[in-house]
Amino acid sequence: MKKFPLQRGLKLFTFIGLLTMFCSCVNNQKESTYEDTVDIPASREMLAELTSPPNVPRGVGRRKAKKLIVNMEIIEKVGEMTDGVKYVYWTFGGTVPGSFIRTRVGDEVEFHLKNHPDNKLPHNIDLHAVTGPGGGATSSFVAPGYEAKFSFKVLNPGLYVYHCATAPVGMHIANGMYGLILVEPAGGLPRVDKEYYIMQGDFYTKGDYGDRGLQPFDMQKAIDEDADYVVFNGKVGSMTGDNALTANVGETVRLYVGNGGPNLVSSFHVIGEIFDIVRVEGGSLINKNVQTTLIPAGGATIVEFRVNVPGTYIIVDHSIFRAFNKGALAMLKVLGEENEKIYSGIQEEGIYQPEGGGIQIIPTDNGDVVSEIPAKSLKERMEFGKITYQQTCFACHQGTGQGIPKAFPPLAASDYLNADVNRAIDIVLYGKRGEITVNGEKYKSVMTRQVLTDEEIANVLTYIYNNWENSKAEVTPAMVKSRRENH
Ligand code: HEC
Ligand SMILES: [Cu+2]
Repeated sequence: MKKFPLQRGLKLFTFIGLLTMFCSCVNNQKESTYEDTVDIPASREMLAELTSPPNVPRGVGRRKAKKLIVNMEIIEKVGEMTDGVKYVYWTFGGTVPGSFIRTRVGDEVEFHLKNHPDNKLPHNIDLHAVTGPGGGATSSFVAPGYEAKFSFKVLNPGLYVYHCATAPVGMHIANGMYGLILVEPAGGLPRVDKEYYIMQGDFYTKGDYGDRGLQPFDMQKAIDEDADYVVFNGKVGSMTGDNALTANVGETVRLYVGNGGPNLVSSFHVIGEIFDIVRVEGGSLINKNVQTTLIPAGGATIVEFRVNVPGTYIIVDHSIFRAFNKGALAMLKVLGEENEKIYSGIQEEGIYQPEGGGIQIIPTDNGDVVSEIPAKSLKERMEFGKITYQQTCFACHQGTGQGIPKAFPPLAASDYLNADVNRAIDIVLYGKRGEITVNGEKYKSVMTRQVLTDEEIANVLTYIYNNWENSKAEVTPAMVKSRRENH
């Protein structure tokens, strides 16, 4: 057996001793020495960095607990829910969800809540990261033109929702008054390559999905939990097309995901990814290899995954009609080299085909056509066509024909549509698959055959051609009939 050289052992021992002393001088706040996070001293003052979604502030890293000044301004303003649909949002910091706040345990937050003088209503804030009655709500009630100030110490690590709690609470939340506050543990969360901020919310409007103009809040629909819009980050398409989230192959992605509600629970899912890690409900429990994770209203989650294969990943609430008919759809665009070991298939960008890629028939409930009343004028054709459009086409091509980038081509001002009326009739009659180019964008996807009568097809196409800057062509039942006979 080899003897340990005493001389060297002593030297090493002294060195380690000195090092420890030195370190504890520099970092006099050795986290492990505090039994309770309440005892962590908050040294120095610091202005909190706040960010708009989908961005998050820089991580806390190794910084010590501080007195953290948060300046948050409430702004009531008109925004766009989707093309042509306006909505009056009530916001924390000018965005829905509100500004992201990033803290660490032991921070002493000094919260300044300002209610912009142009606003019409009083508001306040309830932060789920606060320990104390009302989560700050009772101390932060503030009228337009005033500022409320209160302080709290962050004790528990995790991802927390904040929201307005002024009566009627449901209405303030339904109008967009929610956001996330992250409390990192001492030393911060492990490093990842990309971090993003997503928050789901359900909206209730007087008109139906896609009805144009300024849409007021509908209290009865909210009470009935009958949402017109279910969206990520306050509007349809907030993170699709050019606004898609991005990452590169090989990178690790962390999503901070909240659910403002007010009513619906989210079945959060990224199509084509598996969450390597889920920090369940935003707390300290770690689950691994998860497909879909639940986010309660007024709750949050942190999901992490490595992106291995390039392509467009669709982020959805897997209560799937919300994704394709109410707006709960976002995109993560991953760039980089293919990896055929992991995924070798033909890539069909952006479309979700749960039943496979074949052309399927959508059943109709009005199977018999005996009772059909033919349109007597162009005006009537347009009216009937609008109804068919809203029952059949709008789910994919959207309320005002704008489509969904990479998934469903636009029918509004579509060069493809306007170039050939017979081709358009055939598409509705027989469906369409394979690559097409519409207004310079490529779509390589499948439209199912629509089971409609000649009359209905004539009406719906006439409605489309005479709207949204299209060519104003009129399609008659006779034209549709001749295409059927042609086939
Ligand atoms: C289930 C989703 C879905 C529905 C419902 C649907 N479409 Fe489509 N539509 C598509 C897709 C996807 C394409 C592109 C197909 C491709 O890539 O080959 C398309 C393409 C088209 C095109 C040609 C491209 C363009 O933008 O001009 C027309 C015209 C069209 N659809 C009309 C209609 C009409 C009219 C209805 C309703 C009667 C309808 N679609 C219903 C998904 C749908
Ligand atoms: Cu409010």
